[in-house]
Amino acid sequence: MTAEEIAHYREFGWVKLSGFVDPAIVRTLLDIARQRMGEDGDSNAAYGLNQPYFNAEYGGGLAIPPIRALLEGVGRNAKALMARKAGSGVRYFTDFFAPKLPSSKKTRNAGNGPTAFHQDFITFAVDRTGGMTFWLALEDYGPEFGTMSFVSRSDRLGVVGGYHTYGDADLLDVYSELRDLEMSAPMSYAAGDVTVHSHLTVHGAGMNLTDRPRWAYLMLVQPADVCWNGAPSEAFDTTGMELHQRLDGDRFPRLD
Ligand SMILES: O=C(O)CCC(=O)C(=O)O
Repeated sequence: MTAEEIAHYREFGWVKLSGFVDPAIVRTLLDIARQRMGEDGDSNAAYGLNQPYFNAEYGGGLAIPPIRALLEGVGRNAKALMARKAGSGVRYFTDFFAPKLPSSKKTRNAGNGPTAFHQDFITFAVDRTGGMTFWLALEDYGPEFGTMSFVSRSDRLGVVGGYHTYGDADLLDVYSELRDLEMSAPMSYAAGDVTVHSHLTVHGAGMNLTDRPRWAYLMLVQPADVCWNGAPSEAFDTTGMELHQRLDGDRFPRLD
């Protein structure tokens, strides 16, 4: 990352990193995604959430050496973006494939609608901010594939609720101050480009208006001292965990 990219993330709560991932790694990830989810991105077993934004399949990249190396690179870059004064470091949180399926096709696993504007933080059940998502495009995608827009500086509003709680309402109306902020255009990605957004940054996307899946691989990290806050989490299995337990061990290794 360049100094400009780091400054952009700190100012706006998101940044685009062009050509962040090596083409051979991107190809490997796309092959894995298609093997697990089918060419249609919809042939995997249901993953439990069944929401319109995308279908999903756990990545398990830590167990695949070249992907682990990518995740470690993400961790080092995230540390620069996170910029905690005490230098807490960065931990792996989760990784998954997220194809947005064509809106024109009937799907098994939902995932073929728009991504309503939302903030990620509260769905993760962690006790502190600092987490972020590295969203990697596995092919070239423009807005017609349903790529994300970001509400710049929305991370400064604090926590604005979970996406389940709005019903049919739109977050941009519930917190209409979001409409006073600048919204980015829907992103255009070349394969290997990444956008990084803070888990406090509001983002959304249109439908995939093409006839093929929009393949993305998402890598999520947290500050190394993050703890479980005791709530149900959409990102990790809390079975057997104790309230306020630190996320550590082999499941959530340090990446920086
Ligand atoms: O891929 C999308 O359309 C949405 C992704 C998203 O909500 C996220 O990365 O937090």
